[in-house]
Amino acid sequence: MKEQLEKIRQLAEKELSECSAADVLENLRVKYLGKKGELTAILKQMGGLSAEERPVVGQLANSVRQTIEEKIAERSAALKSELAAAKLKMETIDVTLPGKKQTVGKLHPLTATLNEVKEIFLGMGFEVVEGPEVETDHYCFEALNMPKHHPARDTQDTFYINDNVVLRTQTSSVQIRTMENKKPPIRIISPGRVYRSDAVDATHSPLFHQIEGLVIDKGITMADLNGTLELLMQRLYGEDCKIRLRPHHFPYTEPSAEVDIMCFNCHGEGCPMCKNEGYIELLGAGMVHPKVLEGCGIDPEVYSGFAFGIGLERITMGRYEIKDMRLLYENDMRFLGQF
Ligand code: 2NM
Repeated sequence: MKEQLEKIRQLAEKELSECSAADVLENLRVKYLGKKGELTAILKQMGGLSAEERPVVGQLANSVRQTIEEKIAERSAALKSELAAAKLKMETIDVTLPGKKQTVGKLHPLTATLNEVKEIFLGMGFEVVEGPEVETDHYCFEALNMPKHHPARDTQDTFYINDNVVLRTQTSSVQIRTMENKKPPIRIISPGRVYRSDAVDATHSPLFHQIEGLVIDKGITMADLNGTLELLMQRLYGEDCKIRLRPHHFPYTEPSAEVDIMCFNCHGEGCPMCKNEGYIELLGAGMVHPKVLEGCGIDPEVYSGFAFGIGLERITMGRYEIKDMRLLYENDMRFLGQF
């Protein structure tokens, strides 16, 4: 038994000194000191020893246990400091190396322009309202005084989900929803994505963005429309910016107008930028048609209002002098980084 104990001590010392991982160390601890370990197995046999031998073997067994425990504690401490040293080495930072440049993101020109337009209208007491991009025929056409087979539908051909469901061609659908659900006074703008079945070129895209505005109250006139749009354009294009209303036709407004701004390049003289017109067409507007009001449950004898629709791309391109709309969608950082 004494020989066995000495053997265990030797083997344990050898194995422990070779041990280089915490889980291996734990396995060794169980192997030697555990309930089913080798040392315990020997102690269990001590009952068969004589009275003289028992204390001697007992003492030896205790001494072996102590040796193994000390060795384990020693290895454990060594492993821990090795691990800490390795970690420190891995995390060493060379502060003399050149730094990595952090690129700071910025807003897309469309987002920046939209944010500014929102701020301008919020300042005039408007609310921002959004609505679904997938619309029914009713909200997209019917309620805007464009019954089936109306010729104006041709100029706004869109993408059909089915006969009755389309991708909206303008955010007027949001204005209709608002008028159906809310009593005047109404002062809203509705920005968002709109869709047309157009081929892509420098000024067209099947997906673009619109900001529409709507004001309904007692005694609203074309003068309110003119003043609101003039203020918007002066904030966006500078205080000396002038606008001009030209007669036009939309089925949902009467009278209707197209709104131009005086060319900021030549101030009305005529130049290549405005194609010698002196003015640049920017948006459509008008007084909401009585039939549209009536359809939404608003009495046109009591209330009147104006509406307008602006292409976000168009005003953005005007402000930043971007000549090709496609540049706004290509996400080329060399281009976007300039604004
Ligand atoms: C435009 C031009 C003119 C417009 C009309 C309405 C509604 F719903 F009140 F009838 N919302 N927006 C409108 C009027 C839109 O876009 C070029």
